[in-house]
Amino acid sequence: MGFKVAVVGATGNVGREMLNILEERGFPVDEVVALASRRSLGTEVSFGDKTLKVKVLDTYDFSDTDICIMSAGGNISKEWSPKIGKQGCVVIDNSSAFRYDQDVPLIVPEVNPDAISGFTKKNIIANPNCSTAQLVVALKPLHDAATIKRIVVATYQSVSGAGKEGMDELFTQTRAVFVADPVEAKKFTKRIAFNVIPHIDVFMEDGSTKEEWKMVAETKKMLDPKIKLSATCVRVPVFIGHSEAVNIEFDKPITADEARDILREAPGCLVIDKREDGGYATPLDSAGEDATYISRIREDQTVDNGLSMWIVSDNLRKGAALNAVQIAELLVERGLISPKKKAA
Ligand code: 11C
Repeated sequence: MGFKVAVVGATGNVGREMLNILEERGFPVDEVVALASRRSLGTEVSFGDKTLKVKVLDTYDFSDTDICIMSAGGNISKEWSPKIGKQGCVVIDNSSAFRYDQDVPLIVPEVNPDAISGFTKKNIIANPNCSTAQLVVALKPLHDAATIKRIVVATYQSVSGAGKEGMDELFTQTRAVFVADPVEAKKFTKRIAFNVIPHIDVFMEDGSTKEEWKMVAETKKMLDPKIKLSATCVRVPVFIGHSEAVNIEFDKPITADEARDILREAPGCLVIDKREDGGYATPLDSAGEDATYISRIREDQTVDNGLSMWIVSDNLRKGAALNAVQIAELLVERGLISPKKKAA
């Protein structure tokens, strides 16, 4: 007997990827339901070799659904996740709406799987922001070996982080530049084609952006509240795959060779680190893949116990859909959920 799983936001970039990953990984489903807003009624999405007709979230009854994976944005989550959770359906929420709620666990299964047991308070489990997910996958095994004191990170985030509209804008603007048409910026604040924009999400009072704030708050919640983190988040004209240049200060020495050996054994990590032309991972290499790639691992002689590295991952997969499905798998592995519909 399998589970009844609903995917909310099923027509979006991440929602479609969630359906692909549920199927690819053979998650034990009896039924998958694709949900979206009324606007998407009539749209069809694929689940393996099946075609699912999208149903409307507003009128859907969750009482016999076991797991709901939400990826329809913060406002929909704020309204719906608590209501769905109250109907006894476990919500895995990909928005930022509940990540900082102390009654909601924020989970990356390779990093803090034990925290998942706290989900019963609200029946909601939060999925982290894409830029934090890949960062903590790489940092956790290093933090276990030598405590991390401080991190300075600059991100290079792909346009798919801003949804399908972000991808369309990069495509349209690139084309417009080539054919000498006027270039219009709608989704992003400035032209993204052949440019980079040091601004993701809204500005905070201290001059940082919400994306940068999220990296701080989520790393503290999942990895260690004592870690200090300074982030600069930048949008780049790449379709899929977020990259991060990371500088880490540890409380004791750790060599680049030691870090490489630790990361080679670490779950979810793939070290590609040859000190030669092309001996490192790029976002293009990560697109469509599950791993968090780590390259350019080197000692930083300008600080005590410092290492620098380059971390790349598919933001739609480990940064969103894959992590959400891994959370669902963790619930099943730990016996924290069983199907509501029992075999006849
Ligand atoms: C971006 N990281 O690249 C964002 C997208 O809090 O889940 C995901 C936002 C979030 O624009």
